[in-house]
Amino acid sequence: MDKNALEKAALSVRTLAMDAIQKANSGHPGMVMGAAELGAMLYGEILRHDPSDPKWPDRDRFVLSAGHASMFLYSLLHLSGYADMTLDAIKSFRQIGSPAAGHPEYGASGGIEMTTGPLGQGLATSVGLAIAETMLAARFNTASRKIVDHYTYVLAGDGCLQEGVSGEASSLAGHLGLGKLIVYYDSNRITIDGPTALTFTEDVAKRYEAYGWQVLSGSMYNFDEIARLTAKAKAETKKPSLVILTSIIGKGAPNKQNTADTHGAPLGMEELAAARKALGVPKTEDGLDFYIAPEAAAFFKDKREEWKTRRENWLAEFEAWAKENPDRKNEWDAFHSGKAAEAALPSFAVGEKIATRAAGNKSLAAIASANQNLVGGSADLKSPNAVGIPNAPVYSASERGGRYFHFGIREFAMAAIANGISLHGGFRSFCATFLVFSDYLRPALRLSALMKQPVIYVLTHDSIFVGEDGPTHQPVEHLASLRTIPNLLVFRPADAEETVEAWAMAMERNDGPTALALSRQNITVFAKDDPDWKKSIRRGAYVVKRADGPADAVIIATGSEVGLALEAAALSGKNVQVVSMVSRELFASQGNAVRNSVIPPGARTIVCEAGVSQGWERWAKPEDILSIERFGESGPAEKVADHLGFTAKALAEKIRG
Ligand SMILES: Cc1ncc(C[n+]2csc(CCOP(=O)(O)OP(=O)(O)O)c2C)c(N)n1
Ligand SMILES: [Mg+2]
Repeated sequence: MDKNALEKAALSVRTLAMDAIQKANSGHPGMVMGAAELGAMLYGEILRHDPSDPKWPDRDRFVLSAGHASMFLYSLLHLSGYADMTLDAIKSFRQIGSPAAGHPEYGASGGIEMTTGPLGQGLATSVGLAIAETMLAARFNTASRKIVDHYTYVLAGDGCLQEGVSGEASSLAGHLGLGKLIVYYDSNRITIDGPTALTFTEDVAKRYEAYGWQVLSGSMYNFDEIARLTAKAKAETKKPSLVILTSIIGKGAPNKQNTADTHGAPLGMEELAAARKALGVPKTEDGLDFYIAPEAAAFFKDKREEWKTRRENWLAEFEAWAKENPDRKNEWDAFHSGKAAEAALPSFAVGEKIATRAAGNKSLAAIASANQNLVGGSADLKSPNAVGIPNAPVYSASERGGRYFHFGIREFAMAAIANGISLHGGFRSFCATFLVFSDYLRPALRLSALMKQPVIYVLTHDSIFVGEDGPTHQPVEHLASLRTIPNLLVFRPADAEETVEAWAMAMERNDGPTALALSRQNITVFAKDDPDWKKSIRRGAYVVKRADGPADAVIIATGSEVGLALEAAALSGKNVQVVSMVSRELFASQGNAVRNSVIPPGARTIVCEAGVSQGWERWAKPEDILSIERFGESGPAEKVADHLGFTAKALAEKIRG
């Protein structure tokens, strides 16, 4: 360990951060300066990575859970030699187009393993990264060759450990015995509002011990100690480790350090000059020269050869493994192809009565059988969500070959973990809960969409037709609210046949998440007038029942309401066209020709969906929307629908006008 070089590396992290934040006139120097020593250790000594191949599958993963400290990551990526993170990129920190965005953005530069900024989620998602490593190792390592063998490192701050999601995920990580997950806690005891004494006085160490973690403590400013604690963390193979490093926020800024002032604002030119003096930085005229100590630059330059050699050694091992295990190599390629294999999908007969959640289960079974890398589970609703996979072993501390997950009642962590599994590479992930509880996982779903991860969300019990469980369990605003998330596709299939296609479409996606809203209640499989409906449905909507000549009305319905619309059409005695709009956002993105082929221009349109009307105003006049603008009621489903005036009869009356 070259302590002098590491010190200079830490110094360079501080100077780059101070200057970039000052230049942008925006950013968070406190944690970057306070944890610079860990940064030097991580990138100089601890991480097994290779900037020349940031996607190397067996690299260690590092997640900056405290995303506001983005300059921590950027300065170290730059020093390490990640090609995207040039000095110019750092000089345009927080400017449009720079990979050095305000908070780390997945895909903006090699070495950014995920998007962070929403506190707590980085840590929670890292649990998914660590899980994926164990799953991949169990499937592909052989007795003689370990081609998957890496660690997941995290840097979290006070904020990450206050957020509930990190607790959910850490509880599960402890239960699952994820020995290769190592979380450094930058314990500076300061957040935006001031000292943590204001709000956060629990014993974090004891809490993590209770979760089943190994807890270690030391100083941020002792390289030997960080090395020793990291070795100890690695030596504990049965428990994740929390390494609590006591630190000083803003360390190096002589007048501001150890105060919340350094958390989220530039130091200011005066303090910056004082810091440079205190740190022994050579003076420059304007004080913003993005100083990098020559010793640090030389140190990382030398490292590059070492890193490259390590990766090449791995590659040789991988090639030998591939030669010895051609079948597994084929499977490895399939796992990493990013493409879903075609499945022998189930079929259903017109007239069959089956809940779309049950049809979803049959689809999942077929797809999972063809795609062995599809893994997932539910937040304690395996049977209600109908997401069991036949013959799938349950993933656990003793069964890393498992693929079904009991996430426990931890929706938010579940979705964050599903993101982590997806981000890791090698796997497709799904997760499940009631649609009404999608609110509990929404922040992770938002990150799936932002990070373009094709996670599949199975959200059952999709309307007031849940019945007896009442308004707490009857979603009314959830479809509308999910549809507002960019790059999320919401599918609400109308019968078993549509459900199969919805699952298939979700698997075809590779650049964003899909939500499948599925019914609890049975739905009758209906005949479809469009002979090409399996193709048309891929545009988001198709004609279920075609009007004879010009229609008196076109009903646009989703999910179980398509059946209701067919019934109402018959009751009304009018010439009605019924459209199933399985995904409004997908249909809205089609060109005019496609849209006009489904909804003839000028036709009177009526919308029917068992939820709030918000967003449907574009498709019909307010008086032509049959919706539910209030919370539901506890009672048998049909009675609730009657009570709310949400019936075929009511819709038929609307059609008659
Ligand atoms: C979910 C979420 N809530 C609030 C914020 C706003 N925020 C950013 S940093 C921060 C304080 C974090 O404190 P800490 O983790 O101790 O970081 P430090 O001040 O030590 O840099 C807050 C509240 C956020 N980024 N994410
Ligand atoms: Mg703090």
